[in-house]
Amino acid sequence: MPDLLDLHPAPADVRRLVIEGLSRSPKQLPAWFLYDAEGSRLFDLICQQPEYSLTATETALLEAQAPAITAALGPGTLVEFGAGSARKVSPLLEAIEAAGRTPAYMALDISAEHLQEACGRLQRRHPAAAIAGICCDYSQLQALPEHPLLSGSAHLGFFPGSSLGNFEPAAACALLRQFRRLLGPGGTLLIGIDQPKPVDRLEAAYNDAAGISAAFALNLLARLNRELAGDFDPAAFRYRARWIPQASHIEMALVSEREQTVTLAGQRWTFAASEALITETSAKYDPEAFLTLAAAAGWRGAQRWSDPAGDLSLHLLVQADSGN
Ligand code: AVI
Repeated sequence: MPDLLDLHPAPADVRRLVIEGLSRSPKQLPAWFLYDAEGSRLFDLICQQPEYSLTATETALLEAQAPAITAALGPGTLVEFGAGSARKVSPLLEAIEAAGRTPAYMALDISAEHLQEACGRLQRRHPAAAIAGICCDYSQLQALPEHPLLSGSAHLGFFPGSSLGNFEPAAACALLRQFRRLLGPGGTLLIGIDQPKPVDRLEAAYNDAAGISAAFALNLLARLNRELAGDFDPAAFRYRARWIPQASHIEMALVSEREQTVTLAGQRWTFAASEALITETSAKYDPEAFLTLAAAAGWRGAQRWSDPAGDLSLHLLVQADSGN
């Protein structure tokens, strides 16, 4: 079995964050709160829906371009931030092996269970690769933990899935700066970024016909009820996903069907009829806008790979002051 280091942070102060989020106008909760065990299961299902093409497109792009990408990355340990089920790294490990090198891969994720399973599966598929996992909240780390796979000073970061889009612009910039710090001087970052596309396609991707996106958002109410003694009635809310052009993001929300009062975390919360509780936003960046954001965090675009339809890009970023 691969090495697993458990640095799981103390449970976040969920109660405080929820009270803060429900006190905002509009009401909005942190997106990570969607991912309890059931939420993670539903998100995996979203990735299989025909309308949500992001996962399939990015996987196909990684498969098609893996030799070029790994050649551009050069040697070093691949460090994946928020590895989840770590399915996207396989084409890169295969290409490294095909080039006659031994891959080294470190998965970072907040869920120890997910990591154990993902690293085990990956190790069986790539028996010669050096694979390890660290259970941690990478956004809070001061530095990468000590580990034999992380003994060099410059690492190859991997952040696929356009997960950066779930952070507001200022937080996204701060996260890119954090990656720069963690990857060390000379470190590089391969990041997947979903791009703007026709509104009907975008809205369908976040509101699939099978209703999985809606179930994913509504599951948040079940979690709130369970963890904070709430009495949300999920039937009194409907799911809405809409494109907000000024913000270049999809806004996902639960909209109150009527005026109602809910008890949660020992307080009473009033919802007006049609009032929204924003569960998540998902920003889309065209390459130029993304590179402007990356530049503000000290990164420079070195190379970019796109799918034939131009739906998303994999950007290889180098540190702006690295001279590469
Ligand atoms: C994880 N993240 C990149 C997804 C997205 O596309 O913003 C989360 C998601 N939520 C609903 N559908 C997908």
